[in-house]
Amino acid sequence: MGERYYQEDIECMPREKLRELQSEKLKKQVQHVWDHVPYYRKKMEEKGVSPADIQSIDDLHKLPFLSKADLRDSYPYGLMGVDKKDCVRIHSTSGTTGKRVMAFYTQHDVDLWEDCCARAIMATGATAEDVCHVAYGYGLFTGGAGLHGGSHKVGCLTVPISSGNTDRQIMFINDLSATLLCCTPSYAAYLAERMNEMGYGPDDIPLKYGIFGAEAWSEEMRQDIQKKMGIKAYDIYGLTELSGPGVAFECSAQKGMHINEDHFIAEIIDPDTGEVLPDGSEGELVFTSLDKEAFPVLRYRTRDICKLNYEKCSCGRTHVRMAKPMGRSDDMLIIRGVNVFPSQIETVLLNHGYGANYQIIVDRVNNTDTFEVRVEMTPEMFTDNIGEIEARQKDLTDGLKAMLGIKAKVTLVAPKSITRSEGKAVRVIDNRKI
Ligand code: DLL
Repeated sequence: MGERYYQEDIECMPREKLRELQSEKLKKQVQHVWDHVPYYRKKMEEKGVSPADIQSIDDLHKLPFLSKADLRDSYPYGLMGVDKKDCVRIHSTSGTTGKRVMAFYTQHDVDLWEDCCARAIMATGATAEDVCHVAYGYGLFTGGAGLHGGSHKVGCLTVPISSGNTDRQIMFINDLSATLLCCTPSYAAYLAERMNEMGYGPDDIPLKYGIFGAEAWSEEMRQDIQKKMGIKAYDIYGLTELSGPGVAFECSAQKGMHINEDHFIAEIIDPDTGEVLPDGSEGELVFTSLDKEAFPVLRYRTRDICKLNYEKCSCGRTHVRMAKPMGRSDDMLIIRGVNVFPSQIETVLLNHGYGANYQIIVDRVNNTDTFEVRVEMTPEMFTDNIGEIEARQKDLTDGLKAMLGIKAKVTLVAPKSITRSEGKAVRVIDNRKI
């Protein structure tokens, strides 16, 4: 099968033409924001920049950053770029701390967002023949609505099941012969586990492909899900502030996610100094939206840490690829002074034959950080032989030390003792009161 595209002329556009398109759109977007978003205009004035200074994407660095704190300051309507009566939709982040981020959409914004999701769906090879099971949450979260809209654009038969009620999900997948599954990777892992328990092997499951995102997941977890369900699993990235899922998506190469650069310009900056870093460097991802009307964001700091890859891709798409984000800079734990990303821990666990059911518990006792990793034994490893458990724990402690440079207390727990997630998994419990 050849590569499938939803909008081939744009997805495979020569880079020079793409830059011209981005420059044209950027000029218009900056003018739109200057005219309609007083909050950001003030930031531009403070920096001494006006729309006349932005003639191409080479001038992007002159614009001020927009941060999560700015979104909080202008909550809820302060960054709106159109009249409220022209908006048709609102979505919000799943954030549990502070004020939630709210994003607004005109019908045009919804349309372009759904196009981005349709690109992600067709990149898996799916077509109008497919049955698309959308088990991302519906409602304020963008996952359900985004993939749902994209699935309609492709013409799939869409099953808007949302998350939860796992056994019913499995019944629908089987009864309707669903071929494309959309949900978070942690929920996909749970569905796979439950299907295997119910006696369905990879050949009995009708699914062919999955689109999993909204949280960090490791390559090892991808392999595990692919094997258990007999599918090809694709990563998808996005955030509410930019629309939702579909800002970037994986193609058949499964080596990084193509950013929809006709709608979003990506930069990588040093999170401490704000300096733009050279191609290929790791740093904080910053996005500028080029087409959004209701909630236009210029140089928005995502706090996601990753790298961009400008090399040619075998799929024919020309848009830059982003690596899997390591996690958010605010997910990063600093334990005894060492930076630790949960995704690094997950890699060690999966490489040692464990599943992705784990918890990281951090506390501070006598002014020293304690660091515990609790992980489930698989049913095959399960034993009450203390010597065997201790040997396994030591083995994992050594593996984690080699990856992170610090010692963790590893506790092996019984299969199924850690609560499964139906949306984004919560794996870190940080009890430190600092
Ligand atoms: O999670 C949008 C989404 C829905 C993406 C469904 C993909 C699929 P928020 O709730 O605003 O939006 O959270 C955005 O989630 O800044 C990243 O930190 C993280 N994230 C999203 N996709 C990925 C991914 C949705 N593929 C935040 N890998 C982002 C790693 C991801 N992290």
